[in-house]
Amino acid sequence: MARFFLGLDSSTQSLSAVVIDLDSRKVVYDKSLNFDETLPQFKTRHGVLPNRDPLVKHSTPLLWLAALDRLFAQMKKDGVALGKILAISGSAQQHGSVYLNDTAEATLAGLNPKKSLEQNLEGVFARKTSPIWMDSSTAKECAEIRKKLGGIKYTASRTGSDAFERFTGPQIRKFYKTQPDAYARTAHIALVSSFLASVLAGKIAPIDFGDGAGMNLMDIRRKIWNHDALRSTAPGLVTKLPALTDSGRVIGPVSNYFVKKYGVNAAALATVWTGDNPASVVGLGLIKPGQVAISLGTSDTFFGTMEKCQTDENGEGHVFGSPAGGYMTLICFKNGSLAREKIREQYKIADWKTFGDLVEQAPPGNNGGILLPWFEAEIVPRVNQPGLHRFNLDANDVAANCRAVFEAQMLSMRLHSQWMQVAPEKILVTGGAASNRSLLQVLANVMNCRVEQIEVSKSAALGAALQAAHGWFAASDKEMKWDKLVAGFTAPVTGSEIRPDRKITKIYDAMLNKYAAREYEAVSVTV
Ligand code: XUL
Repeated sequence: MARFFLGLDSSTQSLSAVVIDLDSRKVVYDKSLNFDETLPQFKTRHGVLPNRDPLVKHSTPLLWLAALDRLFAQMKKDGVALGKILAISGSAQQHGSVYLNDTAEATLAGLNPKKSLEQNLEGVFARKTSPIWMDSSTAKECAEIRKKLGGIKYTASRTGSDAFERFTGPQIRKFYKTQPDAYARTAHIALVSSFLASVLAGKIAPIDFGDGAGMNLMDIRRKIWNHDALRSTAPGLVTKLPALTDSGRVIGPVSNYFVKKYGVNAAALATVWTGDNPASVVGLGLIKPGQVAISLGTSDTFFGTMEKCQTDENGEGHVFGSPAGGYMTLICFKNGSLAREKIREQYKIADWKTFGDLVEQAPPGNNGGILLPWFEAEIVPRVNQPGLHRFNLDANDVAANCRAVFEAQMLSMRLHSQWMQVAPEKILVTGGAASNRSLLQVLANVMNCRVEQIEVSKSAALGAALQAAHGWFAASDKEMKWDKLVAGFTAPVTGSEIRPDRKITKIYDAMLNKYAAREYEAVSVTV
């Protein structure tokens, strides 16, 4: 008998489902539903509610609920064997928070399949909207929390990260300061991941060590709530937070709502969800310490696995729990493809292939030309004021500017990932720009490492399905090692491996300090 597991991923812009068959080692179903397109009544743009303040980015939990109903209905329609699913897990955009009142527990326990999730749950919110990871309106609260915790280094070494605007703790503090009555009416604070896990399980779900580490509230080494951080954030917080636990741990049987309405197996287990980045780490098969991947997406992210917890003294990188045990690191560069797209638009370059050809026309190192491409406020390095900075670079030289934007991004990655002290044998690269071999060659040369493109259309949802399987085995007292579990599922390599050209790497070795000096100069001006 085939063993099926369902993984869901609620990202900023869409909800995805992946079903795996553990016995044939195949993804048997894979579907995404775009929020703006399929649920236009919520009036989101790219999954975000419009707001006059450009720093404020919220979404609404009702949208995520409506999407969940839609996707289950779609799976039923598509003939997915929901009656054979053994366990369900999920992942979600990190840091976003959901505020529930004291009716939530009873309502979750008695979801009525004759109504929609929206109708069932519309009365359980103590706050109508949810701040999400794109929000950067809490600089003041970050400064307050950081000060109370003893500065950047101590905030990072205790909670895994310095205080960041998008992290949940600063967001909770802002809510408490600006809407104290609504904060007082909040009985439970959930992350997007634990909120959706609560709906699937029909009870308040724990927060896992992966997503919990993105809150500035969890003691990263002991994996328990850090009481100094809770006190520095808002009063009475300890009573509003759920327990912390392993990703994928079984919460209980799936809520009857899904059994009655969509025909989900009544014995299916609902498990603890995690953040999209921790789920992607297992979806990409990064389970051995030292394995590294770069995702060239809307934002560029650099992540890898670590056995022991090591935090960034400068507070730029993050440490989260990995669903496979141990830790993962993440550095998030906000101006990823966003900056590359802007350059492409500005110079009216037809497509990415032409962009790659132009990169190759300019010499490696650009004769010392440097471009700092901060079209948006940047996370790493911290830049609050967007701005473009050109050094020894002619703005009219199209090829030089194409090369410069990507060289700067890669030099920044090399510079700001040094604290991890990992010397990977090979870097796996995913995301839209990963199919451009001219860019991958620059990456290999700057990082002085072999690189390989991998195909990961749904790494987070796949990771979530694997996490469901892991939780199911653990609950049945059968051990399933992570390396055995991921074998066969991790994404196929596309294209051959790209090796660094040592002569060119030397150019970048020499350029790194010059780049760092320019960056330092520009950051001092803009921050
Ligand atoms: C990570 C982060 C983003 C979101 C995207 O810290 O903020 O990658 O998780 O969904």
